[in-house]
Amino acid sequence: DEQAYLDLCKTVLKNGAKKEDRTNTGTYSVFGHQMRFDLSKSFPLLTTKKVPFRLVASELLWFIKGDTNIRYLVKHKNNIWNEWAFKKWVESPDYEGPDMTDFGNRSQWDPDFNARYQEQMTIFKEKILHDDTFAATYGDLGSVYGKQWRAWKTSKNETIDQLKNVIDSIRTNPDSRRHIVTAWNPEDVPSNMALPPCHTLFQFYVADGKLSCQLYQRSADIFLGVPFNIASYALLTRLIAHECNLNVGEFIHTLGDAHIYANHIEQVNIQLEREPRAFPKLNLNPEKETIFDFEITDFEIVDYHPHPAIKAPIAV
Ligand code: THF
Repeated sequence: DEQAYLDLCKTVLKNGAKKEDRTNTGTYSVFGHQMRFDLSKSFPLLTTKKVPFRLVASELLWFIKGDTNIRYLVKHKNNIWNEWAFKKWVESPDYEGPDMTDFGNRSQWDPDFNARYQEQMTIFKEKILHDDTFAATYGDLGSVYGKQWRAWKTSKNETIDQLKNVIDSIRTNPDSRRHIVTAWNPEDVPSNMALPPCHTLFQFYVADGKLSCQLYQRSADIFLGVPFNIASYALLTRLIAHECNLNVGEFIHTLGDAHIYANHIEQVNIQLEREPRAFPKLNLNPEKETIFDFEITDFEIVDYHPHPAIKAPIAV
């Protein structure tokens, strides 16, 4: 239950090594940690802060569609991937606005800069929504999850639909130990993607008519990312179980570098003072047969009574 997440936070605060990182924010970090969530009776959406399920769901549907362009997300008022695409634009020769070097950090301590940044971000989002050529160039994040899940490029220039294949293998050979989808493509990692995948590999497992999923996540932003990641893979497991006529078992979340950013410590402490409540339930539209037909309106979260949201800056 939720205690598994709160224990992770406590462990990292207590034992985490201070570690510098790519984003120059600074982190407290442990290496190797595992959490288990029972999916059979409730849905693991954290209650010690409000987690916006709508954003989790639209991001997952975007992956499932095989889409790698943020236009879909921005249309659905989901802005969680904007910074990565924005970075590509402001570092390109097409960009003519004020200097945006290191915008992730500077927007946090320089209010004048932040005003200029917000202005450019607003312009960026407008162009993504209304300018097709611009969106095609700067909205695309490259070989991120959607691409690797649905259209992995082989050396023979064919594509592999890993998601479809894994559903087929669960249906036809549930006992298999090869129900794997990998997003980590060593050929693409250095240059072809905005951000190498944090969710490196996941595996499904069927026993007693129940589908379980384990994710290996190489890098885990405990305060902002992990609550999303838990809900996202729990939702994916529910969807695949639905399509395969299985019940759901567990989601097992295995973390590599599990870190709390230095500028999230205060927020984590606030969260740890709160009493966890019962997880909500998730209802799926029973009329949808395949995961590829689901839309955001086919999900219903019920009995969700979280503590208030806690704001925190994202490291870019
Ligand atoms: N980068 C970093 N630093 N951490 C991550 O977790 C992360 N992701 C994805 C890509 N890059 C990452 C993006 N996932 C939020 C949540 C998940 C994200 C990005 C941002 C976030 O800011 N959530 C807010 C609400 C935001 C809103 O309401 O718009 C929150 O309070 O939960 C790893 O998956």
